[in-house]
Amino acid sequence: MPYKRFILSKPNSSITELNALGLGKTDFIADFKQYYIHLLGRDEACRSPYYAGEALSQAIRDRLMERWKATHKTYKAAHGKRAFYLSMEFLLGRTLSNAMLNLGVTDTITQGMYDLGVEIEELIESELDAGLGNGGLGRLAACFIDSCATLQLPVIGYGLRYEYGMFTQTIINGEQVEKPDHWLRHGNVWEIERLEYSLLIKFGGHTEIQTDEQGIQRVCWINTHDVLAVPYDTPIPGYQNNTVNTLRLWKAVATEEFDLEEFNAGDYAESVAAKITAEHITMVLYPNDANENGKELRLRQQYFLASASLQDVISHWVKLYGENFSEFAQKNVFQLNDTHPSIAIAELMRLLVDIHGVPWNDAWAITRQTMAYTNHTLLPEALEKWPVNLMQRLLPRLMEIIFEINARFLAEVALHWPGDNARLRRMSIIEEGGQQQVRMAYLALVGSFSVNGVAQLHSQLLQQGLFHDFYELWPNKFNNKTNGVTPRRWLAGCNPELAELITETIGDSWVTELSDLKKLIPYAENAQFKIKWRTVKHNAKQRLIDYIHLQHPELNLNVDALFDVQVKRIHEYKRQILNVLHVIHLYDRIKRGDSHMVVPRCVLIGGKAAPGYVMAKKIIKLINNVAHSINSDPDVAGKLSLFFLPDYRVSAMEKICPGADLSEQISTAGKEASGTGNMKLMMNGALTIGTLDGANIEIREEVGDENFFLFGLTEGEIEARRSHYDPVSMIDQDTDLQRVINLLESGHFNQFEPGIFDGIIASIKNPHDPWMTIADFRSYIDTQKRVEDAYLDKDHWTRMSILNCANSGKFSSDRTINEYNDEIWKLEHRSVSL
Ligand code: 26W
Repeated sequence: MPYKRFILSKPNSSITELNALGLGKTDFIADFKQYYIHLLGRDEACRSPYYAGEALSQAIRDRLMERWKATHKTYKAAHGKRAFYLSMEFLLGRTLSNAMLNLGVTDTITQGMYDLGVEIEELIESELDAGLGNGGLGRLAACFIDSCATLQLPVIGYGLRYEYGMFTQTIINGEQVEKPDHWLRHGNVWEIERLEYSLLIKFGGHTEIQTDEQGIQRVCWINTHDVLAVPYDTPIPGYQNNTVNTLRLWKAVATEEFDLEEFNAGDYAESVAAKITAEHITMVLYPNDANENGKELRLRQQYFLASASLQDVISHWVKLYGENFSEFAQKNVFQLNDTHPSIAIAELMRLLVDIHGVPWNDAWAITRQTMAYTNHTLLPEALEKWPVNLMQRLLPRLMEIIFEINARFLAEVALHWPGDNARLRRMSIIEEGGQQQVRMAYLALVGSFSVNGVAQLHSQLLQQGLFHDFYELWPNKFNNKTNGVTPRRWLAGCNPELAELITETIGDSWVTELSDLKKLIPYAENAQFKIKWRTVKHNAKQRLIDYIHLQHPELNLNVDALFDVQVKRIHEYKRQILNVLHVIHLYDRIKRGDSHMVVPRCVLIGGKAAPGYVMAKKIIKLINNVAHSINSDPDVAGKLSLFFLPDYRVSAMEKICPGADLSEQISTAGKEASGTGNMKLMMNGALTIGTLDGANIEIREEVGDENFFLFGLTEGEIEARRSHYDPVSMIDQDTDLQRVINLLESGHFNQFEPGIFDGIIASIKNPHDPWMTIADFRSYIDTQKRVEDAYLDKDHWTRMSILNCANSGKFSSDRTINEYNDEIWKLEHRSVSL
């Protein structure tokens, strides 16, 4: 013991004593200078915005720290129920400007920095994105934890601290080139390492039955290769409410014991290799957003997250309540973000039964009352399955537990449907066949008390299709939670000019009560207001042009053009190809001298392709080649342009959505679970052209059909059409489409690269094309024509734009989280005072 009593109540550092809670300008500036000069060792000569950004972030972090501790104390004193959001991805993006917004100090700090001769914008821009996610699912987790803090709910996010996040995308010769994203290279001021809460995670080894001192037999998992899980905590501030919740991300570190064992066995190289293997676990985010590829390392990541998080929660429990778990389910609930962390169901059983001696039936009751599962996709190729033999090797005890869960579950099924062996085979957690596989979605269904989809149509399709057998068995488990996005980042933060106009018109309650945006509805008829609205959009478009010019200085962009935006992961089901077919069609019309084409249009497409998804990469190449032809053709100059925005990410969307006029949500009906980009764009006053898919359906319901551009087959029509889908004859019968396909097939866009688009062309002409792009071409083109006509009437368009924003209230993640809480988590809101 180095000291007997450690007294921190009277700090004597000027920073902690005088300023730690001060949100005034002088306090901030004093701390900023302190960090800049003394911690970072810089002076006026240093012109890099990076260090100023670091110093400012430190000063802000101090303020969060006090509130963080207060929140912690509040939750602890309440002894209430808590929720844990388990997710392999948290796509946070940047933190600084969001922290300022939520602390309510944006103006103060902007002014303070300005006084020092520093542009706050430069500091904000110098921060790297935390890209710890692929897309929708990861960004949803980030929006959710923002809402939990704003709603003052005791929710902890658990995830992985990947050393390398989502790759950065560059475009070389029109093709995607991936570069590793070493986002931690300059450190991360927002995280706090908590070595003292490290935990051991087991892999490999085998199981054995041992008898303990009381003569009770227990399964022991022994001879394992252990890895340390070290937590890193990030503060998640609520909106101006003193609440700061925790996001706890685990890093894998080799254990010393493990090294020594190998070392003493005489094999130094082996021991170093083992260390590297251990630390590989959290090295990199898998960049697949729809295809599970069954990699062993991915399973290691999943178990590492599940085990570390559960051990963390249970050790906290044991500290408070000892080995009595009778009230565990009343006080804890876990939300599984897709099946990725669903091994947690078997792990909770292991911890309760093997480690804490809870009888199987009691443990199973606890598990089934604490686990809730969210599904994010209907695509069969995205459903995770792990080979039984891989699980037996890597996680032998967990595989035993899953077999046991399955045996008991199948007995339940047999009781419900006596003699229905086909059903037993269909519903088994273990898929039989060539090699046995664990169906992770079924494990999640069996082990949870709640199963939800992420938009009405999606939840309905889960019940009718993918999970129908389970729905018949347990109809009450199933529910819907339509996604939402946080209005702090996606309106107040990214579009301050629009936010200000809204606030000066209807007050600022919308920031935490987004349905208050409805108060804007009468202003859609107000000429003065419409002029202001148009000016704000115009300015945002100008800023978007400036942003695009950073990448493409050569481009000549017209701010009055219709800004037509499709940003999302590149996937066939999202049908970026359909968008390109439309662009080619417009190009063809202009080249033919079609005088009806009067609306200049600027089409922006952005998104990353999974590195192994060959077709998605071809689609990027196609977009770039078509863009090149069009943008260098003087005949179309000023009328039509097309750009691929490289390296689409959270901070890019913050610049894109304020400047968008038209939001492209054109997936094959029934395939996009929800979509969330659609919500961000709507909130910022873009109009949607979309299919009846995912949350588009609810967007249209909210805004009204007259303010939404609907096209395409419905989910039912798509399925009905499949058996006799004949794209080739549809091409023959549509001269516009014929011309588009001819241009493509003639090699017009790949004159020096013969044949490179053959695969794409063949895929859309294939009668078995699952995405049925050609089936929706005519309806899409006609609807785009309606868009043009509508855009010509500026006043009418502005009205629709206002109404889209005004009716976007439903799509706040605050509404979504309130629903999760009311129907699944049942937590009490707790206000924090300092
Ligand atoms: C195993 C590989 C893998 C990785 C990620 C399979 C599937 C995924 C995710 C489910 C992909 C994803 O992000 N899905 C999206 O989730 C969003 C949030 O609910 C929805 O809005 C999107 O429609 C859905 O595609």
